[in-house]
Amino acid sequence: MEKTLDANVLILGKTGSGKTSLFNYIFGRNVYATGAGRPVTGMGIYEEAVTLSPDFTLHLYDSWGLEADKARDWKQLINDTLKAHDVAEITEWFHTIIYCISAKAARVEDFDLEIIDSLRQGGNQVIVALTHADVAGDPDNLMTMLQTIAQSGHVPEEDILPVNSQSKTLLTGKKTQAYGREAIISRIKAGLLSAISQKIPHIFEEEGREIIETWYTRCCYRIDTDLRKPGGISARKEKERNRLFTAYAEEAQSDIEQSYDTLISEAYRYYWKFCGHLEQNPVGFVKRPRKPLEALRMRLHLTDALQAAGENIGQFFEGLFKKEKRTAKHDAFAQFYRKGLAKYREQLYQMLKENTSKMKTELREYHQIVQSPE
Ligand SMILES: Nc1nc2c(ncn2[C@@H]2O[C@H](COP(=O)(O)OP(=O)(O)OP(=O)(O)O)[C@@H](O)[C@H]2O)c(=O)[nH]1
Ligand SMILES: [Mg+2]
Repeated sequence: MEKTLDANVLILGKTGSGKTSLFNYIFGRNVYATGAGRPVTGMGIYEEAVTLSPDFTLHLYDSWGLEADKARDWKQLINDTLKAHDVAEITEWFHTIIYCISAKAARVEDFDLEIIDSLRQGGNQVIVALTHADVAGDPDNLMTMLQTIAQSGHVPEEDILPVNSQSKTLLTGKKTQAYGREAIISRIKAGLLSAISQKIPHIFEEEGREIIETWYTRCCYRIDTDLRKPGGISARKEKERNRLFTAYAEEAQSDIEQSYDTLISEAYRYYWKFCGHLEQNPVGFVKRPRKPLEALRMRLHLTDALQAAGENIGQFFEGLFKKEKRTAKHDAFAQFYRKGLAKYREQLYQMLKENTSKMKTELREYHQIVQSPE
């Protein structure tokens, strides 16, 4: 079994909030340039790996800072970057996002809170670094900022950490000591397991929605092309169509099941690795999981209902629209089908939701078993 634990950590925040300084501080030397007065780090995401101990490697990603007039481009870059990393393989993820807010102004802006909240909604583990903590002035300022972020950004207080990334000699001759590095690293480690129990269900839901949407689009496409053909609304064609819709639905179901299995076994593999890692460095509270998680099965039961809805409806429409033009008749028929399909799509979403919530419970319980005392 691989014993090395890797964590990918993305540093985000406004320009000048001290991202690169924090990056260099965690890294232990000046990797990238920092500076005051104007944006320094260019558009993009920059990675370096730090081996913190023989069995723990941190992959740090510095990023382009948000500038007030470039909010749209910035959000786009971050969304695209996160999306590209939100895949089944846990090693590809950003396990933690450190969001920097400068404590110099002693103020938290709504914009930062909205971004933090949306990152958390996306299943991300977020640590807030209150940078420039050495120049925050009154200690109450830091406390007020911390409380504001905890309440509005929904970040647990223990994940909001003051940092001073730079040791300096001030003009007065007074020396300031850098601090906050160890606290951040320890929160990154502590959050690794909950990062999994948060993000796996999120990815499952995203994938499931995509699969369901594809099922719906395929069925609609079939209706559009089929109905235009001669005899498109005959009972025989309807039967054929219903068979196809069912086959598509079964494919969708098996895709969703596969996505569930892949994600759960990836989570399981990672838990084992995590436990192995902790056993090497006895922490005392770790218990190995006893049995693998069982995959939940989605049962869609689409077939019967869909068939009942579609069977011989063509004849009915034929009678109803006898005098209408062919296209009007077909439009009405297609609309009827779409409405029926949309109803089943809703049911599918509902089932996906239920399974996602089961998955959440299962992972949370698992997480607790791993971290509970013997
Ligand atoms: N006193 C103090 N100054 C800091 C601290 N962190 C960063 N700075 C200073 O703040 C300024 C901005 O820091 P950077 O690290 O370049 O900020 P950034 O977020 O990377 O900025 P962009 O690359 O433009 O997005 C620099 O002048 C740093 O020296 C800190 O903890 N304390
Ligand atoms: Mg920078």
